[in-house]
Order: sequence, then C-alpha cells, then structure tokens
Amino acid sequence: TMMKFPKDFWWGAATSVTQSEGTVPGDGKGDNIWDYSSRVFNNRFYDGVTTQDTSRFYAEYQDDIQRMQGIGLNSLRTSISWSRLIPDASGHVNATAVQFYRDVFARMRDAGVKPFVNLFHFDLPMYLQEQGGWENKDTIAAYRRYAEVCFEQFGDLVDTWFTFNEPMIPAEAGYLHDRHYPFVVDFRRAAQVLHNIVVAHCEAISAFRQTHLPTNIGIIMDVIPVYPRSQNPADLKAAHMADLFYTRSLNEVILKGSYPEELVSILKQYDQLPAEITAGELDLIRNTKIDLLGINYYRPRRVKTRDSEPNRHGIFSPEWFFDAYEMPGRRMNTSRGIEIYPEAIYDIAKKIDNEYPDIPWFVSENGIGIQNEEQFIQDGMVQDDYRIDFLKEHLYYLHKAIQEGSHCLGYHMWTFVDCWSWMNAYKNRYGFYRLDLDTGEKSVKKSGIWFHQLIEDNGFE
Ligand code: BGP
Repeated sequence: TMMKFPKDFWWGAATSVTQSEGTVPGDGKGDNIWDYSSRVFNNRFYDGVTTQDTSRFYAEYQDDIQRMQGIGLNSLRTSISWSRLIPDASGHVNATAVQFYRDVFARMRDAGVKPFVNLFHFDLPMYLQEQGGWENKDTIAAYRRYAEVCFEQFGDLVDTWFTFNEPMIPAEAGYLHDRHYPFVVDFRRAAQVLHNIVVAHCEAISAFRQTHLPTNIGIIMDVIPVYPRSQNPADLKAAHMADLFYTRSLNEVILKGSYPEELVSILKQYDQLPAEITAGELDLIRNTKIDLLGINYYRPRRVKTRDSEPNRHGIFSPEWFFDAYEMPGRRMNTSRGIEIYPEAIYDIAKKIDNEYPDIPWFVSENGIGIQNEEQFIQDGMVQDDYRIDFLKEHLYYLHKAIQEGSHCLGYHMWTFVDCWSWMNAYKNRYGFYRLDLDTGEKSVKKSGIWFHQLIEDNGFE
C-alpha cells in the first residue's frame, strides 16, 4: 500500500555554499576558514582537493537549477557565502555577489524550487577568525549586520530562512575535538564559542523580526539521539550526561530560552563556565522564538558508563561522563563508519512532539555517504539501490510519526549533487546526482529518479 504524506510536503535536498560553489578567480570572494584551512592543512584531510574544487555551482547554477527541476524537487536548502557577500574587514558589500544570489533565488523560484536559505554553514570569514572568531563578541555584531544585508537584499526572494546549520559543530569540532580549524582543544573556550553563536542566532532573529518580512525563520540542529547500553542505573546516567552535554545544552537554550540548570552547575563545579555571559544576553535568549526547526539526522549515539579513565590528559570534556558503545549486531555504513538506525527518526519526532509541541519541524538533512560509487555504474547510471532502501526505511518511520500527529513539514536529503566534505573532500558520495571528477559531468543516479516519482505520488510503496 502507498504511504502518503501531507499535502504541500517539502520534498527536496540540502547543500551548503562552501561545499558546492567553488571559487572562480576574480569573483571578489574573500577567504573563509575552509578556503584557508583546506589550502594550508591540505595534507591532513584532502589529498590535494580544496574548496576551490567543489561542484561548481557558482559557474553552473543555471544548469544545476534545471537539474533540481529535473527530479521534481519543490524546495532546496542552501546557504549564502558570508565571505563572498562581505569579503573583507572594511565591511563593504560585494555587488557581484548580490547579483549572483538574487539570480540564483529568482531562478529557483521560477523553476518551482523554493529557496530555503541558511546564513551560516561553518564558514566564518577569515578576517573575523583572525580577530578571535566566535570567541570575540565583535563577531556577533558582524554576523547581525551580515544577516541584515541578506534580509534586505534577498528577503523578497527567499522562502524560509535559517540562522545556523548545526551550531554545535563549530564549537565542538573547532574548539574541543580537533577536527575543524582553528583546531583548539579547550572545553571552556568551546563553551564560549557555543554561547556566542547562540547569542548571534538571537540577534539574527531580532533583526529579522524588525524587517516585518512575511516569511519564516528557524535554525537547523544536528540531533544524535542517545541510547544507553542497558537499563542499569550507571548506563542510564551515562546516557543522561551525553544527552545533557550534546543535545539539551543547545536545544533547551534555543527552544526553551535557558540553559539546563544541571549543566550550569556541573560546569561551575569543574570551573568550566565561559567567562563572558551577560544578563542582557540571557534576557535576549529568553525572549527569542523561532518559527520552525530543521533536524539533521544521520546516526544514533550509543553510550555506556565509563569504566576506564578518559584518554584526554586532564582536559575537561563531556566524554568524562560516558563512553561510546558499539552495539553488537548494529548495522553500519562502513564507508562513513557510522551506524544506520532509521527508527531514530520516529524517536526524534516523538521527542519534539512531547517537548516542543508548538514548533513545526522538518528533516533538514538525512542521507548516506558511500565510497567508490563508480563501482555501481551500469548503463551510465549509478544504480544506488542501497540509497533508495535507506530513504524508504527512514521515510517509513517519519510517515509513522506523522500518522500519529507529528507536525513535520518536509524531508530534505543530503545532498543534491555529490559534494566536497569538511573532513574528507570527495571520498563519500551523497548526491542524487553523481559528479564525475575527471570529466566534471553531473548525471542523475537511480535514487534521483526514484525520488522524483515519490514526489509526484507524494508517497511511496
Ligand atoms: C552534516 C553537515 C553537512 C554534510 C553532512 C555529511 O553534518 O551539515 O555539511 O557534510 O553532515 O557529513 P560528512 O560530509 O561529514 O560525511
């Protein structure tokens, strides 16, 4: 039987500018931290591939928009490149960039693909990073101004706005886990970065409210739902702590307006509270409301109690309170090294419905990254039945939650065309379209054709 989705459901894909635009010499773009770090630390992750070599949306956007239309997408989330729009510390607005994004969004609308636009996808301009990045409160003011420019220049064309994609990641990956530039490992600094990003989010919402644009604004969070190894008190406590540090820390401040008290008192106890949190900021946070929530879901987090010392040489970290747990018999995506667990979509929906019943939400990213996809090419097309199965399984649980009343507005897959990634360039492919790195050719995969049919039917069997 056919599983039908609600009327006007958002069916689409998600991408980000750093991962898809590519740099064209002379286009007036300034460096962001990825342009810089993919050049300077290239050997660490990328085998010679930099942000310059991403999938050329900047040069080929007209064809790419036709490709979106070609598989029936009714919406697509991308971002704006801050360092393209405002390329240097003087703050001047790059007119070429304004024209470019206006043309992109206008063409998307004409093609029936609603532009969902995110302001920040990990891509801080280098001139701000050099002044301390998100640790510096001046970055909050610069971000608000950038947001104001975006609302003013593109407000008539954009369908739905987002302030940040995965705001936890710049803090966690950049200041705690040594994955993203500036490769700092210091919990207290990470917490300051997170707090400043939360304040910046609120500033952008406040700027948006002042424009009186008739559209909506939200935020996109990555959710890694936590599952304990067992129901033993020690494992349950471990799960509680993982959830507190990695999910509730951010969800509650954004969605309920304040940090969890338990978290604050633990950070006090370990002397890890960020130094710069003002009463004015806490007021602003309390009074900020979003219109909708995007959830990026890729994998569950399985945890157990920690029975050995954390291997971190005294550096305070959430991992002091729990340990990762590999569930026997778990299904893995071995390409990406993460567990596949579609049921979590249902659990996430239930949690939102219970804790934040007034906030409509959608799946803003979900997908599967696969290595060496060329091995599945037959008759000139990637026969990615594994991706179709992945989508079906996840959509099955989403459908189930919607049937039970969850206020879910749509589903966006990561991603549209195979793209460059933060830690491994082109190793894992996620797209509905394949990108051939040798020829530059973009060609639809079997999953793209399948998704098109699903959109036409507004459901699947
Ligand atoms: C999300 C990011 C995306 C994208 C995706 C795939 O966390 O928002 O930008 O990269 O993950 O993950 P990866 O590229 O690390 O395989």
